[in-house]
Amino acid sequence: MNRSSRHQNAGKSAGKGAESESALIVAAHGRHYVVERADHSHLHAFPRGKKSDAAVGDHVRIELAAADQGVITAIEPRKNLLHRSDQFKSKLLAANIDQVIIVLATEPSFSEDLLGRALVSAEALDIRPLVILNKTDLTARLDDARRRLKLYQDLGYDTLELSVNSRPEEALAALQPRTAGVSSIMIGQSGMGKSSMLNLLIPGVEAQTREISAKLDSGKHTTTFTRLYHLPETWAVVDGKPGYLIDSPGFQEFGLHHLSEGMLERAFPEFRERLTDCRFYNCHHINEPGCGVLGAIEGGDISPRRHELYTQLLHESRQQKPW
Ligand SMILES: Nc1nc2c(ncn2[C@@H]2O[C@H](COP(=O)(O)OP(=O)(O)OP(=O)(O)O)[C@@H](O)[C@H]2O)c(=O)[nH]1
Ligand SMILES: [Mg+2]
Ligand SMILES: [Zn+2]
Repeated sequence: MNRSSRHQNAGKSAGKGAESESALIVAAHGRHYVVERADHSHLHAFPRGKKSDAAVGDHVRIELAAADQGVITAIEPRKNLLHRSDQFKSKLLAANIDQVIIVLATEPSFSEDLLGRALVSAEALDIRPLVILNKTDLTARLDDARRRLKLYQDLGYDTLELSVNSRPEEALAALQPRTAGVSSIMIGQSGMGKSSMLNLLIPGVEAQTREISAKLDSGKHTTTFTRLYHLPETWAVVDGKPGYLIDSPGFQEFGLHHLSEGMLERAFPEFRERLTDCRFYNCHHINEPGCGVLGAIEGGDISPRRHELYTQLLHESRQQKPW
């Protein structure tokens, strides 16, 4: 199946004014976007107004403002939108995602707080997370990493150990079936190996990255903007569905101020079945008597580490949000 099939309804729209066409956002850097047109060519595009509320992975309508520049006039309805937020701003990560791949490494040592937050962000949108521990060739910290990951494995999260650099074939064989036919975003701290995974899955992608980097900025190794890539059609198309892989810049903070209390308590899978045990229907699971969640912590069935994260996220969720 041709990857342009999603553009079948592209072409002239009936809207008044300039002709519009459908396009896919493949890169975003502030108000500056790169979109892919029906013929697979790339075009710079800007939102019409001041706000840039389109994200990588969004299907949009564009109008040509010049031969080499488009204006985004509308965003097609999206399945979901992944974002981060703190008390100052909300930052879009990507839209229409099927899988969040959280990339960790033995070294530099990964932050468990960020892992927990990434899992919560995926759960809140009902997106399947996949946790990858990369750089297993660096054995000094491997046992420590495994020990910290056990809690998440026990919670039922799919975790995969890899060494992209020293055992690339094994890594490829494990990643291909998990990324074919779906749209995945890789997120994680800087230096964990996200772009290395991208290069493994899409041979020759470095050249594409350079081309886009030249358009948007940088020349540095570290990823500076979110970018969507097509996985090879030879193995990544499943029942006509293409595989997309989105690479994103490493982050050090993952604010989730946008999640409501109701979303938060349900984003912890081990809390869910306990919620009906709480004595009060509006229990916050902080210090209420007869709380099902607190009871499960006392009984050793819920990890205090997870409850600490919940408490912190609840605190953030209650902050004022000017955005
Ligand atoms: N030892 C070892 N090093 C690796 C492995 N995978 C990646 N690296 C190295 O880790 C460094 C960082 O890799 P990147 O792929 O750029 O990391 P990233 O997650 O994309 O980082 P940002 O773009 O900054 O977010 C590079 O020097 C890679 O060569 C691995 O399996 N083993
Ligand atoms: Mg990178
Ligand atoms: Zn409770």
